[in-house]
Amino acid sequence: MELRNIAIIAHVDHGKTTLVDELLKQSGAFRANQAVAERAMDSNDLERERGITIMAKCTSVEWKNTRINIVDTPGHADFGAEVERILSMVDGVVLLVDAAEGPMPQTKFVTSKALAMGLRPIVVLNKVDKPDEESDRALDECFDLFAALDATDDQLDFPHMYASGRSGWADHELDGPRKDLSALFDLIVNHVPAPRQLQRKDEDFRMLATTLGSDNFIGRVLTGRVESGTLKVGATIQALSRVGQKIEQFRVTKILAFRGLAQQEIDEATPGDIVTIAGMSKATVSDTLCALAVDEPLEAQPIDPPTITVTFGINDSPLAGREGSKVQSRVIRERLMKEAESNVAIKITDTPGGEAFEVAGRGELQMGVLIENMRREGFELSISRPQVLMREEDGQRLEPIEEVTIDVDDDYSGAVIEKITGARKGDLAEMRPAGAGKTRIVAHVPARGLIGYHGEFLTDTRGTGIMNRVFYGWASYKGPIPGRRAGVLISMEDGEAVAYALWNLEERGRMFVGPQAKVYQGMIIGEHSRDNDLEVNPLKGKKLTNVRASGSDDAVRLTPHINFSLEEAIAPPMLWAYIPQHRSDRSRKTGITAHH
Ligand SMILES: Nc1nc2c(ncn2[C@@H]2O[C@H](COP(=O)(O)OP(=O)(O)OP(=O)(O)O)[C@@H](O)[C@H]2O)c(=O)[nH]1
Ligand SMILES: [Mg+2]
Repeated sequence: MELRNIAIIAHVDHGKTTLVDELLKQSGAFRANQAVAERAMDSNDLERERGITIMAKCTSVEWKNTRINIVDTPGHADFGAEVERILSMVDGVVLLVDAAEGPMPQTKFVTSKALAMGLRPIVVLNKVDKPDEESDRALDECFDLFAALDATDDQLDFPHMYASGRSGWADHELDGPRKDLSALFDLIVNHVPAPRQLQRKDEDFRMLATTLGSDNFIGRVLTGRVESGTLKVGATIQALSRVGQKIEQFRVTKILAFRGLAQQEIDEATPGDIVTIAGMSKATVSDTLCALAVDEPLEAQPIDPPTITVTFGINDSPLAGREGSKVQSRVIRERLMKEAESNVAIKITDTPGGEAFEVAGRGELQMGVLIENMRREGFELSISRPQVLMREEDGQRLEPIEEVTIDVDDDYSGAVIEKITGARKGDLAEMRPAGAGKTRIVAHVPARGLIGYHGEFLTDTRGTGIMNRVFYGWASYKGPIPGRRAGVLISMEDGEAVAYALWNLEERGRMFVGPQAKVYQGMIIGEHSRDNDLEVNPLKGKKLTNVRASGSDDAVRLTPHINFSLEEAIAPPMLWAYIPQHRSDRSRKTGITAHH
């Protein structure tokens, strides 16, 4: 059987996982009567709930006697480094671009990586079913993007298709038959080269470990593409670090290949295929797994250093034990260590006293995911505000800068620019009309200045602004960034929030909870418009039937409360709404909003 390895890449939410669903379905990977969840590849709980992909996952389909390994990648910028690594195990990419939005910051990031690796992307203008689609413009912008990224002539000559991944079709023409994905399958098979590794069957076994995982039954596992040679279950092999250091020698206990949504045990791995290997105890991502005779590791990209740290401590408030049951520092430490074992982006450091742990990671979303997972497992934690990690170079202190791309209604652009270039010390890089009364602003802002900014941004733009961030580079430290000390609104009661009470509280600030939300005494339920903290009662009130959410015609309207996504939630003070807090616990709260 022929073999192809591809990755699906795109900006967040442009429809990667949904397209993979349809590819699986239409290739017959599911039994006729099999019930399959929507976005089947987003298999963990958080992914399902939040509708985002957090971990890259591999699947494989068969199309006319060709096996196509497909890697679904996460679109969020926090996981960009993982996407970059994944590109080293494929020979082609399908670049999805939302036909209404056009290329976005993460499109640029993943495209630049794919082009630099010499891949020739297939561009799919996706979601053309949207009424506001502008696929022609999106296509032009893709071409400009490729050119700006120094694409070769071959790469500039990219094939493109029009698709609605959700409706399960992709055509070469905008007014094509809109029937199925067969044209896309054919294009993948014809345009993407077969893995060159197929020629290296007779060499020694070598594979670059690309993703790390752990399985309850088989333990630590590494996934990658076999670079050369074959590997049989039971063989003894070794792991070499990027710089050629021998890390361990181990017996291969299992080899798994991807078949549809499942993984299947196989006896032998062959070159070019993407497989998962078990048996190692220390080897990790970027290490080379190879035959004992090999002494040169495969070229590997170093793992990106962490960019932020958060201190995880025990919950010492009088309400400890109320939300979760796992409160001791020993249990917390064990859990964090386990996380670090299967998540290369996370590093744990003990702190003096042993009651708290410093967790370093890639971004606010990634931290939010870990915190949320632990909370669900019954952990109670106190969490410090995130700190950006600095770097020393030639005696100079460097800090990470992010490129922020913002689309706002023209009316709000002034307020936004003032915030990011003022106290938050960003530099304006570009500002231009983006059509339909919107302005596009691109700025380079210290990561420090962005922590906690998203909530303010939403207020400043009345919830209509869109902000995207991606790592830009290192620059010398820009000096202190003054903090805005906003007070918080704290519930004085346990129970369910009442619409009328919330409506009464609106003049005090922005609410984080809506009617019927479960609240507890000490929980932060809103941001105070003044700088002090205020205890309020969200339960008190008449049971009015004519209080409705904004948008209905009733006389009394509730402003929609702010719904935090994970990354916003980690920004102070919102993060604190996750954990029980006692109202008298002033010292802790002061630490929440102070910027450093
Ligand atoms: N109109 C329209 N919506 C789509 C289409 N494909 C996906 N969507 C919607 O877009 C949203 C995001 O889809 P996903 O498949 O999760 O996007 P993704 O690129 O995997 O997102 P991340 O993995 O988080 O980066 C979902 O609400 C989908 O229902 C499409 O072809 N047309
Ligand atoms: Mg996805």
